[in-house]
This record gives sequence, structure tokens and C-alpha cells, in this order.
Amino acid sequence: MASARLVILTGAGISAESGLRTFRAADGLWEEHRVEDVATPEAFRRDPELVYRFYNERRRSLASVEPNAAHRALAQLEATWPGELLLVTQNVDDLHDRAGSRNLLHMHGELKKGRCLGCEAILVWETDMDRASRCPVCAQGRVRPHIVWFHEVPLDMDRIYDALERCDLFVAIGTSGHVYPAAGFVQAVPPRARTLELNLEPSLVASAFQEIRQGPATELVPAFVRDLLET
Ligand code: BJW
Repeated sequence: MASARLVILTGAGISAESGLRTFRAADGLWEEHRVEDVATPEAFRRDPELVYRFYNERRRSLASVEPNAAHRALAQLEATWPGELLLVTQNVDDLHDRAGSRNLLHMHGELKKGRCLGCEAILVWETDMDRASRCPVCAQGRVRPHIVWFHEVPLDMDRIYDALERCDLFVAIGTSGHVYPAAGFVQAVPPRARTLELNLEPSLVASAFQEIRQGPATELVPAFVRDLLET
């Protein structure tokens, strides 16, 4: 494994112990909102105020949370790993970024970015957003959250599949396997690749992994990183 090519996929579970709610838990984000009311392009067309409010609240909540031991362990792994490492997150929070991960793709977008509906510029956006928000690049386009909603194509798919098809180790951390294409990544790696799932409970696609470790991310991820750096 000394200089193996790694692809690591993370989901909401890695940020749970930082205090951010996951989607599908009993007290999760989808308990208060129907998915089709906040996370689809149709919802944004039908009720933009509700969608802006949902993401404004979540953007604001980032100010009161910090990266945890799992985010930090992955950043440390990237800093010391002699081979290739690509971290792909479905999370729209900025906890991997703040922990120091750099070779990182946010496949479902980022809470702290907006996208112009006119010129399509991607904009750093740290404050609230509403119907009056205008693009500073073209000075006229309306702005939407830079979030990949259902029925939209996730970001950076070419780079992700290229890395998956060449990887030696694929690890999925804290993701339930409900949402595609991420849930299908484990099927895209070469047959020789090692596959490992780290999760509080087995995901819907757990049977596709060679190895499963169950427990909280703040314990499992630092232990996994220690093992990997020692072998
Ligand atoms: C812990 C823990 C702790 C807790 N320690 N672990 C029928 C079949 C197949 C596919 C489809 C279908 N019908 C439609 C589709 C496609 C659709 C889809 O997958 N639908 C399913 C619901 C069936 N997908 C799409 O539309 C996607 N686009 C697409 O497919 O385009 C076509 C295309 C693809 C590729 C190339 C070309 C074309 C887009 C999906 C966009 C998803 N967007 C969301 C919301 C927006 C972001 C936001 O608001 O934040 O992204 S949905 C939501 O789910 C969010 C998440 O990123 C995503 C995944 O959730 P995640 O991270 O897995 O969270 P949870 O809550 O589900 O799970 C948490 C896990 O953590 C659990 O397992 C816990 O056990 C664990 N956990 N505490 C460790 N302490």
C-alpha cells in the first residue's frame, strides 16, 4: 500500500460529530423538509424563498461548528501520503477545507458559493442569499445556491471516475448509499482495488465492500489513517 492511489468518499456522517445534522437520521434535515420542497430545481422555481431560507440557515450554522478528528485525520493523511489521494465529498459544508484538505472535490456543491443564473459564474458567497441577490460578475444575473439538487449532474464527474478507475483503495465514510451516483462509486473501481466502508451502521451498498468497520467517524478514521501510514 506504500504509494497506492487512494480515493476517499465522505458523506454527512463525517460531519455529524461536529454538530451538523445528517439527512436521513430520525432527527435529520429531511425530517423537517420534504426533499422535493428544498433540494430540486422544481422546488427552487416554485418557492425560491423557502429554498434560499433552507440554505441560508445551513450556511449560517457553519460559523458555530469546527472540523473534528476525522476531518483532521484525512487532511493529515493527504499531507503525508506518498501516493495519489483524491478526497471526494458529498458534503456542502466547509469542514474538510478548514481541516486542511486540498485535493478535494465537492461533488454536490458548497454552501459558501453561489452560481449566477445569467452568466453561470461561480461566486464565493458567505452571507445570506435571496431573490434580490445579484451577480457581481455580470452585475445583473440572479444568484442561486451552488448546490447540486436531485436531477442535476454532480460536479467534477470526469475527474472522479478517472481516479476511481485507477485507484488501489476506495474508502467510503459516513454515507448511507441512498444517493447516486456516489452510491455506485464502489462498483466503478478495478477488481484488484481494496474497498472499505467506515460507518456508524452499514450503508445500503455495504455488501459491495470487501471490508466494513462500524463505529463513529472520529474513532474509525484516525485509526484507519494510523494503520495506513504504518503499513
Ligand atoms: C455516521 C455518523 C458518525 C452518522 N460516524 N458515520 C433511481 C435509482 C438510482 C438513481 C436514481 C433513481 N431516481 C433518481 C435517481 C438519481 C438521484 C438519486 O440518487 N436518487 C435517489 C434518492 C434514488 N440522483 C441525482 O439526481 C443526482 N444526479 C444524477 O444522478 O445526475 C445524473 C448523472 C450522474 C452522473 C453523471 C451524469 C449524470 C444528484 C444528487 C444530488 C444530491 N443532493 C443532496 C442535497 C443537496 C445538498 C444539500 O442540500 O446538502 O445531497 S441529497 C443529500 O443526500 C445530499 C447528500 O450529499 C446526499 C447523500 O447523503 P449522505 O451524505 O449519504 O447522508 P445520509 O444522511 O443519507 O447518511 C448519513 C450516513 O452517515 C449514515 O449512513 C449514517 O449511518 C452515517 N453516520 N453519524 C460515521 N458519527
